[in-house]
Amino acid sequence: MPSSSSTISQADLVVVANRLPVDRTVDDAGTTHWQTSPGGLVTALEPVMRKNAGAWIGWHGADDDVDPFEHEGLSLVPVPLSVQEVEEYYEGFSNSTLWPLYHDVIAAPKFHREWWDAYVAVNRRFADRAVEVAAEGAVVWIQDYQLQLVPQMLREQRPDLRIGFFLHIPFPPAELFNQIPWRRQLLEGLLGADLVGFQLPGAATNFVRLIRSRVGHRTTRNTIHLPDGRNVDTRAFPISIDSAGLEEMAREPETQQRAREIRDNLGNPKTLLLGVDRLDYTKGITQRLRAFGELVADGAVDADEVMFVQVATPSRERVEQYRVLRDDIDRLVGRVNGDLGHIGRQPITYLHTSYPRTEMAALFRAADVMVVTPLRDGMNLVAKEYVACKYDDKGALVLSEFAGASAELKQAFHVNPYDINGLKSTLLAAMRADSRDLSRRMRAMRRQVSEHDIAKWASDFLSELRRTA
Ligand code: ADQ
Repeated sequence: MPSSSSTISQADLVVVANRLPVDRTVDDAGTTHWQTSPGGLVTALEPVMRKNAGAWIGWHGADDDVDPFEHEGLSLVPVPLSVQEVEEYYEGFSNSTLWPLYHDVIAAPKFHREWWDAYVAVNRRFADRAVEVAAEGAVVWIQDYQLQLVPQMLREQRPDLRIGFFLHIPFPPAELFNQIPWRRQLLEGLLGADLVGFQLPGAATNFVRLIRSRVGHRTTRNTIHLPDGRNVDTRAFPISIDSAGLEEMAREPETQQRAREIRDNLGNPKTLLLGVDRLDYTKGITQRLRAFGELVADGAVDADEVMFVQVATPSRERVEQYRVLRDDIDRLVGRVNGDLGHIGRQPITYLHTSYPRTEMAALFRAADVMVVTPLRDGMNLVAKEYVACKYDDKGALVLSEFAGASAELKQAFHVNPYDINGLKSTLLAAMRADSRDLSRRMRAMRRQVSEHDIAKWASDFLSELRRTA
């Protein structure tokens, strides 16, 4: 049981994110348990949070009021959301308006005024919690597209705070952003921060340009000068992973044993291709499976020697576009396997499930070619995770040029996922590359990922935020 009290002591560092980093379960005896949900952000922030008496504000996954509590040394402050708010603020405005719009309008964004109203109301609830929890002069770090109004709402009540905001997804150019009926409010919301961080420099440029054209503030390079004399800085902070921790897991004898088992269970293919994603239309899953299916159909690859394993975590299943995508992929996999497989051999193994970290590490160890082909992605951590696990410098990474990670992982086999022929030839090139070429590429990428890990990301952001004070 967590120790719980409604009067949590005030914190010098406050993280505000849509979700708390824990999941609640209730056992047969009716006792509540909280389990840390493994995620990059918790790993990154845990050490800093402990050192700074930090608190984390987020939704706990339900609509009941839960008092703040301590869990494994972290102070957690739950925010309730009603069923209707989940529909309108989360599935609606966050994931059916902002998500598709910020990802190049791959799916059509929907605009509903009641969703916007719910977005404002929920952002206010998060901001109000932060007002209560933050100590005098504290640093508050707000995360992601669900909470873009929180910086300004917070500053209005607490001008003493240092406020940072980080956007995990792309920030679109004006041509797309301007579709949003509430564009001005979103921009003003973000301007409440002292530092607005993005994955890539291009996103910061998009933001600064929009501020100049829409809001009319003066800007110099990456700084926005507000009429009241305050400055807002913007910069790229490419997010990363716990590289050393993951490599350590990959080196465990059990992980290696499990990687061998995976290959055995698949009938020991000569080449194993792997895709791992949240089931999302931004990830280009259809494109990559279609390209692979064509390679098998053309006879360019032999289905007895080459296999594709696609793992897709169930995601946002109550949103219509995600249900349609799931059906599309089911159909595509069925067609490829039905047309091109034979008894005991299917070209694609498709797993619609989520796995523990150790199983993911084993899959990365087992794969010869990692296929990461998003149509647009803020960063894409899977690409970095694969690289971190390949400590023997073996394996090839096929990486979309539309993933933020492609700016750092320059030695990957880069590809435009919209170009199916290009995708086919790049998959072949990765499968056929000689081992010296592969190890040269992998070594360089591994250096990048180990020198720029998640701890560095967090400390870069926080020191920049404190520096701009
Ligand atoms: P996501 O869109 O969720 O993140 P990504 O960066 O790839 O995308 O992170 C997914 C995480 O989930 C990875 O750590 C991966 O290992 C894990 N995962 C995926 N499938 C899994 C499965 N089947 N089982 C278990 N774990 C699985 C958003 C943005 C990204 C940005 C991140 C972080 O869309 O662009 O990189 O935030 O900022």
